[in-house]
This record gives sequence, structure tokens and C-alpha cells, in this order.
Amino acid sequence: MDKSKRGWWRRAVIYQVYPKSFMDSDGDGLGDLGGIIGKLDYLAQLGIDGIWLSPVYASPQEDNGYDISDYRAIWPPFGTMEDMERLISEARRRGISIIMDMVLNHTSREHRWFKEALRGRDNPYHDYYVWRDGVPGTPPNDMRACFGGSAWEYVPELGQYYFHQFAVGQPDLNWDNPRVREELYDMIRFWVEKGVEGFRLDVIDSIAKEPDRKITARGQNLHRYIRELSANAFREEGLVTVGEAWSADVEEAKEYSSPDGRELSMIFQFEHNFADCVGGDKWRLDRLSLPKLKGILERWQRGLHGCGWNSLFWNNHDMPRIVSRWGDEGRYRVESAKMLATALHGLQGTPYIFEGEEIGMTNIRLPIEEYEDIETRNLYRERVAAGESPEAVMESVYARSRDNARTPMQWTSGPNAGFTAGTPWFKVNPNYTEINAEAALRDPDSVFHYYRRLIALRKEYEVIAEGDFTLLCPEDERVFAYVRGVPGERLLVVCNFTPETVEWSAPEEFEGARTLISNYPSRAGTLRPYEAEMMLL
Ligand code: TEU
Repeated sequence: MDKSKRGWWRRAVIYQVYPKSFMDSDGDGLGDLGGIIGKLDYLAQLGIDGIWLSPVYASPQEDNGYDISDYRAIWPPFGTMEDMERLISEARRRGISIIMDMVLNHTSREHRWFKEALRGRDNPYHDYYVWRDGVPGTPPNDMRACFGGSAWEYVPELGQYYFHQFAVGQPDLNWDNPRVREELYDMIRFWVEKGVEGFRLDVIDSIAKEPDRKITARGQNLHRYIRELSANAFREEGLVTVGEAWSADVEEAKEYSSPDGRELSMIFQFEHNFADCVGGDKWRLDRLSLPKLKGILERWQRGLHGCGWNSLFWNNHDMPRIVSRWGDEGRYRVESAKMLATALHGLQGTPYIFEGEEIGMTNIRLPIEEYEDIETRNLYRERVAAGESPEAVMESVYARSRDNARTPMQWTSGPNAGFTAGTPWFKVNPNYTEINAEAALRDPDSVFHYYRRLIALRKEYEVIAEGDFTLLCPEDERVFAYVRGVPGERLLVVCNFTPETVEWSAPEEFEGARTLISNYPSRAGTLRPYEAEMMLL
């Protein structure tokens, strides 16, 4: 795969590593860079082309590294800069690109810039952040932070509030200050020069915030700043860039991911993430509406075909595990994990696999005091204080906490799932004795080998990478079926999203089509529980 050329990611699959939970090589109970290096052969066997590495920079870890105190240093428990350089070179030797997670919207309050900013209004770094004069107890407005509470924090010594969309320890950077932008572009070039071949851009849709107008996402300067960022920091056409954009719709995604390369390669949009929520609140559980999910996927497939580019994902470090959410944790865990993978990997775009997804890892249920995630802890406290029953709030926590994704990767059936020789920083899911990579590698019918085959298909078949999209049976509540097409190749993807056997007939044109992959040994004329198949004409 020639990664010097724009667009290599159209045939690629990217794997997300959450470093704290991936693999511990020095026994301190925390994942680290040495652990990732030790697992590169595993990832090469899976067949992935890039690793999205969640932040490994110096950080006080209030938000597990998304609160950066030095963009050019490695958090010591993760290793050294030499370890990082070794990871980049060892990955590249295996044809795997390192894609660094860049948090440009905010820093940690421990960052040198913020410490300088606190020293006084006339400090040259003061305007690196967003300040408003005020008096205690009367914030500039009623904006709320994502992790609870006011989005304004008062500093008595300055008689001012600073703005933070996330935790109090994550002060927002002032992107309207050209010096901030220049510092960030220069820092990104530092990593490009080290051989990093891509960037995931944390909450990029919020960098042009306008708090006086209560605007965080989609500020008026947003695309001007993104085009400037791209022109100054992502000059090499082979750099893959993916922006996290919770607020994006299809029209805006065309701007973000335009083939002209003026902005980014693609974005993470999250519309599908709310197909089982009441309103836009992920904590308000609803039953999955498959027609709603299919309509969303259809809109994004057809909307960006030929004029933009989709990312494809069910999981990441902020989301529950998909097999627990829309599959089956019990009897049909393997079939449903394979079905969900088929549904996603048949679409046009760049698929992202979150660590453990490839072996069908599941959610976890813990007592509230064992949850690590700041978002989960604050939500529980706020909702119980507001009068919701702890039991009801815990049902939401079990289903949607980000900590579902952050339990240590399950490598073996041995102590701590082979993740660490020490005491793991977070609870290992007790089902590691059955669900682990070692068992998956040994079993040719495992979820792992199914993912490996799916990844290979994307490289082999033009129709998967470039085909158009036609949704079949849009109103069917149980079956997701669609056709992809390029001249000379037509692909049918059919997935039963239920634990029941479903009568379903393929379009006549696909009679006699060749099965490319399926999660059952042979066709049965009906769709068995969670049955999935890709057929090629
Ligand atoms: O997430 C942005 C973000 O908005 C999510 O935290 C989202 O609000 C929440 O997870 C949905 O319930 C990015 C990172 O992915 C996340 O891990 C960080 O906590 C956040 O930004 C702040 O950097």
C-alpha cells in the first residue's frame, strides 16, 4: 500500500489502541509503549494498516490523557520518547502507520501555558485561554461542561473565569489567538518529523468556540481554522487525518472530507450512536430501532459517495462495546460479533476497530465506586442528586459508561488476562477466561479470524472500497441488507440483527452468487440467529 499518496486510507483498516488498557510490559499495572511494541505482530496478523494511538503525552490523567500537560513529552508510566520512536519505526517496519491523537481544543491545567496564564492578565500566555471578568458565584453564562457543572471556573486571584467545555482541569484553548494556532501547528510538525503518518483530532468541531454566544461546536471560524491547520500542519498528502465531530451532518462532512484535501481525510460523526437513545442523551436508553439505524447509515453512505469519505465504527474508548449493545453477550456472542462486523465492513469508508472488538469483548458491570471515568462518576453524582434512583442511573451506567471500553485487553486465560504481571489499574472483565486473544488465535472460527478475513476482503475487492450503496428492505425491523456496486462487481450484504430465525429472500439477481464470507458454515434459505453473509456477483 503506497502511503505517500492521498487516499491510501480508502482500502485501509485502522485499529484504536487505548494505551492505558492495551498491554503492560513493566508490571506497574498500566499499559505502556513497550507493551504495544510487543503486540505489533498480533496486529500485523490481524492485517490492520494503522494504529490510532489515544494520547500518550505527559498528563495528570484527570481524563486519561485527554488533558495534556506537555505535547512533546511522553507520560513516564507509558515510557520514554525513545520508546515512542521505537514504536513508530517497529510499526512502520510491519506496514503499520502510527496515527497520534491530537487534543487541540484544550490542555491540562498543568500545562506550562496555563500556569503562565494564571500569573496575570498581562502575561503573554494569558490570552492562550478564554477568560471573562466576573465575581464569585456569577459565571458569565449558564453554559454547562460535558462532564457536569458549569463550563466556567473562577480564579479569585485574577477576578476572572476561564472556560472549559470538559473537566475543570481541561481549560479551553483560545483559537482566536494566532499565536495559539502557530504553537499547535509547530507541535504537530514535531510529530510529523518523528515519522507519525496521521492524526485523530479530538473534538475538532469545537475549536472555534464562541462562549459569549453559547456556541461550542461549529463556530463561525471553524472551517477557516481547519483549512489553516491543514495547510500548515498536514502538508504531506499521505497524512491521514480524522476529526472527531459530534455535531457534523452529511452536508458539513462534505466540507470536512472533501477530496480536494483542503481540510481532513474524514471525520468521526456519531449520528448512529444515538439510534438507541431517547433524544440526544446517550444515557437515556431506548431499544435499538434498526430502521432508524439503517436510515442513518444510508444517508451517510449515499451522501458522501464520490464527494467525501466516511469513517466506519461501532466502538471507541468513549462508547460501550457493540456486542453488548446491539449483539448478544450470551449464547450468540460470536455470531453476533461477526454479524456486526459484517454489517460495518461491507460499507464504504475507513473501518476502525477498537482494541478487543476483534475478539468480541463485552461490557462490564461494577459497583459505582469502582468506575474510573470522570464522565461516569460525575453523571452518577449529578443524576442521583437530582432525585433519580441509583438503580435507574446504574442501568444507564452499565449500558453506556465509557469504562465499558477501558477494561484491560484480554490476551490470555492466565492471571489478569495476561495484561499485566502487576495489579491492573482497572478491573479485568471476569470473562477473560473464555474471551481472550490466545484462544481466538488458536480457533480458526474465532471472531479474530473473521475480522482478519473481512480486512483482507477490503483490499481485494474494488466494490467494497469504491462501490455505490443501495439499501434493501428499509422498514424491516430485523434485517439490514444492502447492495454495493461498481461496473462488473455487485455485492450483497445481509445481516440478521436478532436472535430469531428470519424468513428472508435475496434479490433474484443474487441467485447463484458466490459467498465471500459468512458466520454460518453454509446457507439455509432462512437467516439464522445473527446470521450474516456477503455475496458477490
Ligand atoms: O470526546 C469528546 C466528547 O464529547 C465525548 O467525551 C462525549 O462527550 C462523551 O464521551 C459522550 O458521552 C473526546 C475524547 O474522545 C474523550 O475521551 C475526552 O474525554 C474528550 O474529548 C475531552 O478531551
